[in-house]
Amino acid sequence: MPNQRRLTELPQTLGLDAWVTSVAVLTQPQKIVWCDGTREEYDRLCNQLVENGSFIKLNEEKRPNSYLARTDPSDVARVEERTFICSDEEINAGPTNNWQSPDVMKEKLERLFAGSMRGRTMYVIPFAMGPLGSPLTRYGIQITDSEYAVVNMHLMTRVTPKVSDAIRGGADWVATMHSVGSPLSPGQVDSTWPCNREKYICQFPDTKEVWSFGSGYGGNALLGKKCMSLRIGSVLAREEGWLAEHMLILRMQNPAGERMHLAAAFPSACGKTNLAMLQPSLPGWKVETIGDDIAWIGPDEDGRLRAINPENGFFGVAPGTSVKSNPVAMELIAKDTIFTNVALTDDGDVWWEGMTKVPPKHLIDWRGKFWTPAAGTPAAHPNGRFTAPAANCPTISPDWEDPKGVALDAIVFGGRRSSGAPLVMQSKSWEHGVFLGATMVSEQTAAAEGTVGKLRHDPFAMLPFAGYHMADYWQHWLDMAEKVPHLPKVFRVNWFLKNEDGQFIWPGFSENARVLRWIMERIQGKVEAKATEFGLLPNLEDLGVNELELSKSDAAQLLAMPKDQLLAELDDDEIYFRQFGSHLPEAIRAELDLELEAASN
Ligand code: GTP
Ligand code: SPV
Ligand code: MN
Repeated sequence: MPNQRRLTELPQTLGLDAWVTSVAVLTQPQKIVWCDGTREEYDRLCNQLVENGSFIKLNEEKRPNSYLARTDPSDVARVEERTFICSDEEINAGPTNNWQSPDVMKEKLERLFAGSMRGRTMYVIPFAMGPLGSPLTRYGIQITDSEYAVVNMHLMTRVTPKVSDAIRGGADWVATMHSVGSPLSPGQVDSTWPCNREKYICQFPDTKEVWSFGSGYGGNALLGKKCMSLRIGSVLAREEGWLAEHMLILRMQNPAGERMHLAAAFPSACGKTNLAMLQPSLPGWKVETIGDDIAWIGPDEDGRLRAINPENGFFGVAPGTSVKSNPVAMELIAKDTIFTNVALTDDGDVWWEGMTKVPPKHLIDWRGKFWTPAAGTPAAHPNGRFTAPAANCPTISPDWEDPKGVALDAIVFGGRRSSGAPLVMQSKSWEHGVFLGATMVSEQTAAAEGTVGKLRHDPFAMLPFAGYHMADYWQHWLDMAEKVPHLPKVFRVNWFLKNEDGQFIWPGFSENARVLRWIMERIQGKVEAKATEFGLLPNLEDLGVNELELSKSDAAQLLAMPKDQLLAELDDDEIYFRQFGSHLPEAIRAELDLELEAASN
């Protein structure tokens, strides 16, 4: 029957090899290549991308083993409007996700994928999220027709045939498939950034599958990252009793050698990579990087929460990164790096806004056009990125691949808020901590399509990444209190307060160490806090604010929580919560009521 659905059978039921064959029958590639993750494979594909004009090899002396890619101007960020959680039941996707029934969506996708790889190579990438041998590690297979995706997956995940062997031996796996949706007819010259105007990023939580069509960019195309590790990951985590989070992980050490481990959730482009690579301004203090974007967290035998970073590299925001703001990242990307949508200098190196105070006199911008500072447009796209191996990070922790992960002392939530959220606050309890996560609000950034600067609710920085009902996800966090006797302490931070002149009040970056020091000393019981109905606040002296050059009025704003603004915000939270109906956990409702009452008095 020619019209028969071809992929009704589940990948995991079909088995790896039969599934790969079935996808090839559907997409009709010219050939199939199984990836082995070797350096030889990486170099071969990079060379092929250079030959096709998709990669520019950067000056070997200035930036060894590095490349620049420029995307199609219509394919520059995650596409949240085109992202779907296709649970069997709509209610399981919850009100904050786009939903479509798996049957309807698969029919649509099968039509799009039919013949979509014609004239191209279909790559089969066996990859592990997490260090091989860790009980927390998960296996995935990504099928893709994008060489760019393959080489980025090499850097961001652990690509190895050991994974396909383990899957054939019966190990669990997540099946992910990706096509840029741009088939080639015989003799047709390829575009340097093939993609399709129609895009679909679809997660199937009940069958642990991902289908991504039409985009070659970042989280849309590197399916181990947000699609598998967060959207499918959060579903696995709930089923199995752990947490899959949009969090960095770091270790901070004080001059006495005492350590703290923390995981922090900030929305996209709100400071995770920078905090993970912090160079403390405080003498004798040290930070080691464990992860910069995703944390998988689970209870251990000692009654604590432990976290691993499932990734193998960093896909970081380029603009704003400089020797001053993030010297660690600058060293990280000194070699072996793929740059996307940044500017090219006359001597074959890269540049972006914020890298140097004075821009070069001329550049080729991210669109490939001649650029001068008079152009009036940014030379690098605001979501221009670098992809670099974690092993190259000068502050990477010696324990970053410890299969057990690190025991968390603190969980931190943070957003991008010009007002209304103090620099730092400690939660009153675990439940109040979950409430602080659930009520996170942040200005939208260029990491996703949408209006930059618009305030939106982004609970736990997971709005675009929760694979199931957001309120059930909060309940899952609340439930940890019964499973984990020694829970981390919870904090909320905001580096992005602005004064009346529109200037950032807090110097941020290396000075954020002052906030981390306070967090550590709170956990150690070394420092007092001011109790308020809304949380525990520091005394400004304990942050050493007098050591910074802040005006009196700016300093006063750091911890300000004007009641009228608080009340307005809580009213807004109450309205926001309505959409969750009976799924809203009672503990969250109770925290809201307490704060509403306090703010109205
Ligand atoms: P994703 O990779 O998209 O998840 O972003 P991220 O959360 O890792 O954010 P990142 O650290 O890349 O920072 C995003 C932008 O915020 C960059 O332009 C940084 O320069 C800027 N930024 C980071 N930390 C600070 C800070 O402490 N203060 C200020 N003012 N800006 C910061
Ligand atoms: C984010 O948007 O949070 C990113 C970039 O880290 S992407 O991988 O594209 O999701
Ligand atoms: Mn980042």
